[in-house]
Amino acid sequence: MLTALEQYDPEIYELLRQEAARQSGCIRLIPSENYVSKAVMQASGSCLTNKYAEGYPGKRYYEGQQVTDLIETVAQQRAKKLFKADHANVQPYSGSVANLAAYLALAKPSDTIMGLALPHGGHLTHGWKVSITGKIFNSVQYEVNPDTGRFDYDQIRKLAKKHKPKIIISGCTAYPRQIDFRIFGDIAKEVGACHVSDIAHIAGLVVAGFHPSPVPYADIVSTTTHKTLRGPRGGMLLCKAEYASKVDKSVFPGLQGGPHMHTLTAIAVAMAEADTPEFIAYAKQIVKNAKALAEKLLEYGFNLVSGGTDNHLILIDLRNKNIAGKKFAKALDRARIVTNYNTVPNDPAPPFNPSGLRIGTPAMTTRGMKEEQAQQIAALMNRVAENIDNEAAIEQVAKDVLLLCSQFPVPDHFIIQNNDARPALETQQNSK
Ligand code: DSN
Repeated sequence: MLTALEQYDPEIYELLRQEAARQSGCIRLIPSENYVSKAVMQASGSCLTNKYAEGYPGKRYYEGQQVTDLIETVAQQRAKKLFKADHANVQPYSGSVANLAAYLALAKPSDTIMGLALPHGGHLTHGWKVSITGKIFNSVQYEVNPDTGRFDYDQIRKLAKKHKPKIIISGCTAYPRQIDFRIFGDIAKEVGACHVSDIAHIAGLVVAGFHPSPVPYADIVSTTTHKTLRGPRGGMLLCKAEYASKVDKSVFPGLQGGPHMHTLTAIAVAMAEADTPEFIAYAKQIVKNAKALAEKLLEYGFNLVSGGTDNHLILIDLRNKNIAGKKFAKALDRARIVTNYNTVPNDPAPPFNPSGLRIGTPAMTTRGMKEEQAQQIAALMNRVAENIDNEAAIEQVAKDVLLLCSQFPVPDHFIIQNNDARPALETQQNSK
């Protein structure tokens, strides 16, 4: 039987089928990507896509909110329980908007904010110059220690004392080590700043107890809802009770219009999933896999920023291998291993062709892969590095990756695209 999409729009249907096949037939190591459950996907593609709900439960600007009010209240309650926070706003469209909303709840344009520089593992929205956060605020950026690849909290304190920012931002997108949120909170207090913590990458590890939580030490915590948390693409803010009203006003009407209720509903489902023993086991395995992958990469002579990992991600400095990050990422992609090229701290190369590669284990762990497969993946990556200009060798790696993928199909309760996931993989295997 043809699906509605297949019948109505065969062109897009076919492209989605191809994407499903791609996600099924490769090892996805981009640390911010994952596979969501069928339940999350179903909520995301539900009738809530049809509903406007500007405002908050009990105080909306449109009628017909009998169900949306209940759903948003459930989502808020689940977020508060999961993150042990006083207040949750589940409406931000993404992490970028969530961050801007957090800053505007606590500071005015032209105030000073202080975050980690993008090339050192921060995020665009932590005050990097090309982002609106680097334009409307007076942005001061801290860096990691060039020798250790880790935070030098004394240096961060010194910089904070010098610039007296209104907001200090903790949190990263390419920092493989644990973050001491307590110290960030202390520094903020010492200089009279607010502390905003962006845990977009590690939220799943935080709720499962494999990374300390910033909630006790930050005024506002911002996160995305996908990545390690394994929900739909969205954002969320958590805060102390005293900031609840400012945060809510900052999101709506400050920055956004109607919340995406279908996404918000899927976030609620993802948080129920994250509040289970299965999710805790999953998060534990993410870290074990990252450590196993890192150890094997070190054995193959790869230099890792900070020497390893404590979380879900690894940052490889490729300079000793004489391979540019982009060239390696593209060769790996041809070998069905999907990564992203990335700057390394104090990178002499430009951001569009940097010296590093960023990888992570959330998606491979969802497929059920464990330490043994993490080590195999390191070996496959090493084969690509050693044969960087040898297309036949890279093609052979691609075949081996496909075999590994067929041994670890995305589990039944996860989904790539309707019922196409496994047929897609089979189709690819047959065509090889
Ligand atoms: N783009 C995300 C990442 O990949 O880390 C951060 O927003």
